[in-house]
Amino acid sequence: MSDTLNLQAVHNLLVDVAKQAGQMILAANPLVHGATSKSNSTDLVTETDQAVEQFIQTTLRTTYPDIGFYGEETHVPGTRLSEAPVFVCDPVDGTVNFVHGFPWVCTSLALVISRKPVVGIIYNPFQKTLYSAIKGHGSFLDLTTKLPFRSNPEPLTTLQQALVACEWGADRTGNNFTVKHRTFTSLARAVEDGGAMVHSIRSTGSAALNFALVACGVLDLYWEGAAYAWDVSAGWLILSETGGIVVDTNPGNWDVALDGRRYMAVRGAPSGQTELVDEFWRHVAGQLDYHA
Ligand code: LIP
Repeated sequence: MSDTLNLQAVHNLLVDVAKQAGQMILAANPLVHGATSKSNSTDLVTETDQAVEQFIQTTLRTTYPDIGFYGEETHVPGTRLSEAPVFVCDPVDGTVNFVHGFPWVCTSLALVISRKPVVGIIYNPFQKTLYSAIKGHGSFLDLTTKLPFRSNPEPLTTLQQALVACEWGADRTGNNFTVKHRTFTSLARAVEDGGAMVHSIRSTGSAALNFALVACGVLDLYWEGAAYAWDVSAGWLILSETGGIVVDTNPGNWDVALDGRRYMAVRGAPSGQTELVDEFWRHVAGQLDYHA
């Protein structure tokens, strides 16, 4: 079936569905106190997350009844992506932002075949920005602006000239939290004190939008453990189509699975990607313990 799929038609449907999902998101009026906690008080889900995912699944199934669905709000914990074609969906990525009205929220949709994304759509309804890609056909902002923004991106040279994205995520205890905050500190600390002295650290609160911003070339790297395939599948393709790469958060692993839950995204550049990854890994303060 995957050989006969018209990826442009899939792309066009995902764009339409993402924009309709965006209307549902804008029409909602979430309250901080109305959100439900999942693993803890920072890991939120709202009725909108669930309603949007239900809309997306129903709509996609109508046109593509034989393609599977893997969504944040309906997936069975512990299930992994199979080789079969599947739609991977985060209905509302940045749910904490959503309940606070902080406009870094998006719907992330991807078609994944043999565990590789082949169509990716990320739509932020608050900023009316659409990031999209079809495998082998480039990445675009709003369907017209080719990514990255700079047709001749600067080389990556040193973390001292890098703008990086990291996220606190939901885990705030134990080894994972310790590794995270020690890594953040080392990235920010002055070189003379053993740090990387990055230009700064940004946190949008959305893994998908972090990937999109790395693809645009306005972030140099994004480092996060604990995200899931639905957070990153669309962004992974959008980044890859710009020459960007995705490696492990943990030092030494260059080959990560789409549902591996540990990701470092690196922007496309004529040179310096591997050197910058090695430099970044020297500041990772241990091993993040996230697995598919
Ligand atoms: C969010 C991710 C973000 C992470 C948050 C949360 P959600 O996804 O996009 O990178 O730091 O903890 O997991 O839950 O808003 O779809």
